[in-house]
Amino acid sequence: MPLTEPDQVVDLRSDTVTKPTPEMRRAMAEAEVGDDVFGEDPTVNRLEALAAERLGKEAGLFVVSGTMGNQASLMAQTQRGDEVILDESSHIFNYEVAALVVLSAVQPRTLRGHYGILDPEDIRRAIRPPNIHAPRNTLIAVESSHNRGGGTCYPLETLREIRRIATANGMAVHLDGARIFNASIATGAPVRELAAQADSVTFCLSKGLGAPVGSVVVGTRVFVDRARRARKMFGGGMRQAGILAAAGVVALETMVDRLREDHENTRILAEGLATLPGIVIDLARVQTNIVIFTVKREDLDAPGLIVKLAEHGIKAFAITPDSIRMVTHKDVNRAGILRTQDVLRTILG
Ligand code: TLP
Repeated sequence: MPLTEPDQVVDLRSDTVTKPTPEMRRAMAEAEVGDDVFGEDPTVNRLEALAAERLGKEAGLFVVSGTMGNQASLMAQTQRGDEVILDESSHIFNYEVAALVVLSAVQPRTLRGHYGILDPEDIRRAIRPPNIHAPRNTLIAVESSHNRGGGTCYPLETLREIRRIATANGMAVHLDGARIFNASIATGAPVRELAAQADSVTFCLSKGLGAPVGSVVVGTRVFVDRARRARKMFGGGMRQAGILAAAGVVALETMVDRLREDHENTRILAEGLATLPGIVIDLARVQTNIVIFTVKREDLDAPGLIVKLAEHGIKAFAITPDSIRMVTHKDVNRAGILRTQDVLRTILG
């Protein structure tokens, strides 16, 4: 049940906190299973086929997490000593424990995007001509929607331009689409069109879509075979994983369209925040289910505001000493959003 009563908690820390729906729990209990390392789990196979079909790719691979999906993709698309171009606030660069360096032994070349969205011209300029001294540029990694950007999305045309640059330079594109369905709803671009601009895409079942565990990586069959080997190497070969995949199938079949509600709630929250003294927020940046705002006050910094919110049962994260991220999702309804605004007004007004 969504949490609405004043004595209940409104958890805006992340959409990863979402709990499985009753339909997911039923599907999990009844899932047909087999040994997935042998390729014999019918429910995992169904999820992988469904994910590939939804994103318009040849094949899919069920992985434990978004991090594993991104890292298996990087390993499948690069060789040791290559250089990957990505933006400096990307999840892959900031929140994956330096796995690209440790596991794939590739060098990150970070560029500064606008709220995480890279300018194709900057990418073009960053690509190194072949030279005995230089690492090979084999991969561009983009993220949409963009987490640290505040839920910002690549316009389809920008992704197309990045695709053209990659192709012209013999490079591949990986899309960290942890929240690709949010990006599709926000931009109006079909998810298949977004995915078509990348060779590999990771998306998460366990965020706004509400499944308890898991992400899927999609791409060509050849790519997925390579990613499957990487997954095994990372210890991610699961056995009767159909129990988990069953929830993923329900997530894809029933939870995508309702993400719009989260976007509406985020917009209402953001517009309320914009009216509060000492809160700085760029409303153009608020495009999906994430809002990031700056706290500019003498009496309170961002961690201080987090403590005060928690006293009123509102949870969120300070992501820097002066900024806070709030993420809406299916387990916070409109009443929870309005209560958050009331509490913010009481503290800051
Ligand atoms: N993001 C989490 C935290 O890790 C920060 C969150 O609460 O938003 N790509 C993107 C764009 C992500 O936002 C995340 C998770 C991942 C990849 C990794 O997914 P998991 O947590 O499943 O490894």
